[in-house]
Amino acid sequence: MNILYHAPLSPFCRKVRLSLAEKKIEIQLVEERYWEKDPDFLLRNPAGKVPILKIDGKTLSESSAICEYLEQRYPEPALLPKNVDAQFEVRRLVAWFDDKFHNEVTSKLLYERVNRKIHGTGYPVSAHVKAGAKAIKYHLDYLAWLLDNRRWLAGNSMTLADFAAAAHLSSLDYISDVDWNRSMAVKNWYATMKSRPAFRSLLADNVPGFPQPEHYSNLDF
Ligand SMILES: N[C@@H](CCC(=O)N[C@@H](CS)C(=O)NCC(=O)O)C(=O)O
Repeated sequence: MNILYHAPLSPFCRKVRLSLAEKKIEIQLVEERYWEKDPDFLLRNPAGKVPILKIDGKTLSESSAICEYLEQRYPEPALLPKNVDAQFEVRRLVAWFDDKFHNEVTSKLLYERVNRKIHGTGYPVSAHVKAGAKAIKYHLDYLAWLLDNRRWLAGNSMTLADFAAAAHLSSLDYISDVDWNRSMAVKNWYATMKSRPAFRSLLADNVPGFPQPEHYSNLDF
């Protein structure tokens, strides 16, 4: 059986979960309390991070490397275009979300509000939360601009770029930190993402101490 060691609200794990589900690869989800640094966990990934995927007799880590592996081993449906220029745009946007958006928004909102409590590392730093709440506006406007010019984030087909963005935004939506009324284009794009069967497992997540808000799993918001 394939196993994904994950944390429910981790955007990196969510990106991999979406890729696996879209490709209809069955997995068992195992929650990893990565902050406890269990020795078996560190053996699986000495970097001490989730996601970790056990598949094809291998133990894989690093979410983008995992998604690219899945793309080559399980090419259907394709989540990366064949054309080199189009591939570049997908990779640029995946990096945008996993690097820039993660540093400026996800770590400032989700990690402050949720991870600190779960990991027992104190109260949210209000300056960080403020900075995250400010930065997400700019990122939503950038998404809106992309969607004004394209059907999907990186072009005319759904790709890993959409999954990276939806992974971060869905984690933030779990704590009601996304203003979906800022852009109809972004709201409609997310509604389309959310209604895919691959999204179901994400919408079923429940984190103890943080009850799911009503709109989170509502396909019509
Ligand atoms: N570049 C890694 C980042 C993964 C990551 O930072 N995961 C977080 C959970 S959201 C983690 O495991 N953090 C533990 C740590 O940094 O020690 C990837 O894409 O897989």
